[in-house]
Amino acid sequence: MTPEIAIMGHPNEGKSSVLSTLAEDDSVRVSPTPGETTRCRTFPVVIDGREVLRFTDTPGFQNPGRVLTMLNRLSGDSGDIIRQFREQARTIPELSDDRELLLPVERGAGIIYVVDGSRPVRNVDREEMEILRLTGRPRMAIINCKDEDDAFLQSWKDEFRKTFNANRVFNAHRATYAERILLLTALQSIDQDWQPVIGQVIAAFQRDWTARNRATADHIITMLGDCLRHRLTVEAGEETADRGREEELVRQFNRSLAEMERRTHDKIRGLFKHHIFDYRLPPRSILHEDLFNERTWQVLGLSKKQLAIIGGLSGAAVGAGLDAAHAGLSMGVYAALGGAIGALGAIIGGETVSANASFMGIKLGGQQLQIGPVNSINLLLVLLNRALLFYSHTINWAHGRRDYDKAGAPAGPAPDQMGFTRNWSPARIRICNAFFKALQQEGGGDALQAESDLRHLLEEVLLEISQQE
Ligand SMILES: Nc1nc2c(ncn2[C@@H]2O[C@H](COP(=O)(O)OP(=O)(O)OP(=O)(O)O)[C@@H](O)[C@H]2O)c(=O)[nH]1
Ligand SMILES: [Mg+2]
Repeated sequence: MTPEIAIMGHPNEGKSSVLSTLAEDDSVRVSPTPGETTRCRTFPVVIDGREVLRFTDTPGFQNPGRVLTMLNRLSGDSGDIIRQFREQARTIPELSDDRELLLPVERGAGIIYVVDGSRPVRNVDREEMEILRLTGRPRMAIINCKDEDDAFLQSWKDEFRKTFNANRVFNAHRATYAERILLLTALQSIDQDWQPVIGQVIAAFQRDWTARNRATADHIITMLGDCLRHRLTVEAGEETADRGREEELVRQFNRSLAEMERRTHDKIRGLFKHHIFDYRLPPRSILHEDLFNERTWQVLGLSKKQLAIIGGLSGAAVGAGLDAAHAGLSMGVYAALGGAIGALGAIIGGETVSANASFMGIKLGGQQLQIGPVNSINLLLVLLNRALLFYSHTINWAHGRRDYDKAGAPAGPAPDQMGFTRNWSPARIRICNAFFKALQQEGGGDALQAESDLRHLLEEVLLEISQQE
């Protein structure tokens, strides 16, 4: 039978938020108004088409004192007194929430009790805990500090020791993948019968996460290939001398790349089950900058030292465009437009085309104009870093979190002002470079090897990011 865990507690303490984060379900109703949840709702955790675990969201206790008095008058085993209570409360309207919230317990669910640890323990809390003790079900307490304040943490823990098999601090708004796994691991210990099945759930969670990382790596590699091979070739007609038109084409080219990037980010976001809410990136994230702007390229491209490593490898092929883009040199209107026209390898204007050997032999008749493919490894690094930053923000945005306005710290250093690749070893940079070279040679050389090396590198990096606190 699929194990069921009921999330219980006082109104407005963050039960639904904890559930939303644990089950990775952003459709759970969360609201600042106490009493938001009035009916039990079950959220299955489905992995590989199989329901491995279900969480049930419950309303908050309304009259714990009265419920406790009634329970104390009943006799029988713990399972039966809950059934009897629910029977007796059927005709008492003010007990409807309390009756409803004990439904999963009557079915045999285990219990996660959620409290807001940023306030002191009160008598009603003790009554609720006593009710849960009387149910005799395996139970664990979760301290979800809604404020940063942890002054009351210890008194909560002391209290919990009396009534719960385990307790954990778990922040519904900030819990990461690693913390979700830790919480499940702790859940294993509260009931011996659960150990094997929760163990399977944890293994399934981990396999699922690995599969998502693999899919993320695939999406990133596809995007890099598409963007770095992209070219725009147009019939230029008579008016090619018109600079405005050239600029428009560069913009169009940049827009296509930005669009490919956006679609890739959307796919990553979908893999991590952020469907409904448009969660925010931290306010000062470098991701708010355009893909093609000087700052993005400076911050997320290769460092000078890394440049030297690659330069030594591939010599002149790195291209003047790279140096120019890297140094952030102003390149007039193109720099303003797109960061690096040199890096775009643009060939502009009918007359110049015929003189340019790198026109790839495409003959469209009349005057032609081709922009791309980009011949700078920095585009690869910039796209890669942005995808990794996006991934990192996505996996760390807990599903229970809905307070966009408070997203990110208002002060202090911006969270992601540097790309991941800045700290990478020369070996990793060489893997990127080999993939870049293979793209430039249109699949020549060891293209398959280069792609497989990059895939392994990305899977390793994604796992590193998931395990960060
Ligand atoms: N800052 C912060 N706010 C939180 C946290 N957890 C919950 N909240 C907020 O607290 C309010 C109540 O959260 P819910 O998850 O709806 O609480 P609940 O216990 O399900 O409430 P009821 O269904 O009304 O009993 C919401 O506005 C949440 O966004 C947290 O960890 N940090
Ligand atoms: Mg709720």
